[in-house]
Amino acid sequence: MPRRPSPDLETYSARRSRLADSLRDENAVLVLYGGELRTRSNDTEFRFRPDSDFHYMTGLEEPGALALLLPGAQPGEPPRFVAFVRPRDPAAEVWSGRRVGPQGAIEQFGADEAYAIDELATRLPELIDGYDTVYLPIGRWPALDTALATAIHSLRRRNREGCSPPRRLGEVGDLIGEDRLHKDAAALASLRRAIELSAAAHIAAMRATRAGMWEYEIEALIEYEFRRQGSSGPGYGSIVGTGDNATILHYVDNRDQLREGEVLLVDAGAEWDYFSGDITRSWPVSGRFSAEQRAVYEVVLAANVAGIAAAEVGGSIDAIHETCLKVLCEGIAELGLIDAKPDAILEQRLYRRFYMHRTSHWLGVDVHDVGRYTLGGDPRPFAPGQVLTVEPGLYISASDESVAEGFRGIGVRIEDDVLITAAGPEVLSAKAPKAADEVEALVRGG
Ligand SMILES: [Mn+2]
Repeated sequence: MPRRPSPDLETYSARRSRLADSLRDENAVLVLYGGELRTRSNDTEFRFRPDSDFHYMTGLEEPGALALLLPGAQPGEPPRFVAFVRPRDPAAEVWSGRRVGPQGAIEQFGADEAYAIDELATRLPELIDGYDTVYLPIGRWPALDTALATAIHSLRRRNREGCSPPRRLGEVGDLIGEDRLHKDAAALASLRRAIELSAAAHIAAMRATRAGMWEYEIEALIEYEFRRQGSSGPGYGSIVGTGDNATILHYVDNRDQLREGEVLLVDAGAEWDYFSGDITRSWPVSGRFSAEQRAVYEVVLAANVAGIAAAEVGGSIDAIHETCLKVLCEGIAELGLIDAKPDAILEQRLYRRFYMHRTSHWLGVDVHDVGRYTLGGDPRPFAPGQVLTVEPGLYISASDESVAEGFRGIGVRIEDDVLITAAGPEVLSAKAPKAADEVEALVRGG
């Protein structure tokens, strides 16, 4: 496995062809922007991560790069790919790193033409001249909005020379989102690798867990596992919450001490070639669940398993949610967390005290990935090649005096990543153990 994935030109070119085909009769041009370095503080910057759509379509991963895709007339024909990148500059590269340069954009990334980004203002008007519509990420990059508006303005002024400025703008993200939702072979390979690394890190964290450690130690260990195997790091801020912290859904402080008798919740996923894994596991700090903790765990696990079984072609994210809710409500009643019948807990939505989020989201380049959740107002039926999470949980606050004391301060979520296939759900995160006994054994066995 290479430490750094090399650009697979055919994959990116095929993606650009599909994108062009999706608007073949529209006389439209597409503009994508890779984004800028962001300031962390004073004169230091965050490590650059390219815009998801931009990288998905080009493979380029430099700040300040722009791509124009100009569809041709023939179906299946790849659009003309014009890249604008930072020019090579040996003196600047000594300070801030290597640049691909226009020549490199052509040779390494398959651009048909490439120019220095400082030529954008002079070249953009002629490139978009005569197209009816420009698709771009509207409002995402103020500099891009301005560059485009300026180019259109200049074409309008040259109307008498026969210039014909575009009349419409469209959101390019909607088009790319539909393609990203259906994983091609390269996307699936990257996603499998991201999830494999995520599972390995969860196992390492279970093995290392001991009372007295700190949440940030577990976080560091998980992210070390990611990086050690060549991942660029976590695909989102790792959540490492022990005891009552696990009942805070997006807890990212990660600075408490792990105490005997608590359940530790870890929601962390590695990024591989800009695809993200997303796994949550919950385990006892001491290696043994209390009776109440195990009872809560088993309810969440049953919901997770039932939800995954519903991840079939023709099913939907809404149907998975309903399936999980049913199991959770039965469990809530059985454990006596709410003194009511399961049907009443479901219908009156009383479960929201312990389960306040949805069960699934698309997974891909972004952890909460793009792609529409409804079609014509109805839940979108699953099709092969889509990847989603199934992540039921129960969160009982330490200050909830309405439940028996043993249940207070327990947060459990069990999250898997699932590929929809014609043969049924494939659990991509299956290597991360989730049976209560297995999880306990890993913590105890080291
Ligand atoms: Mn998730």
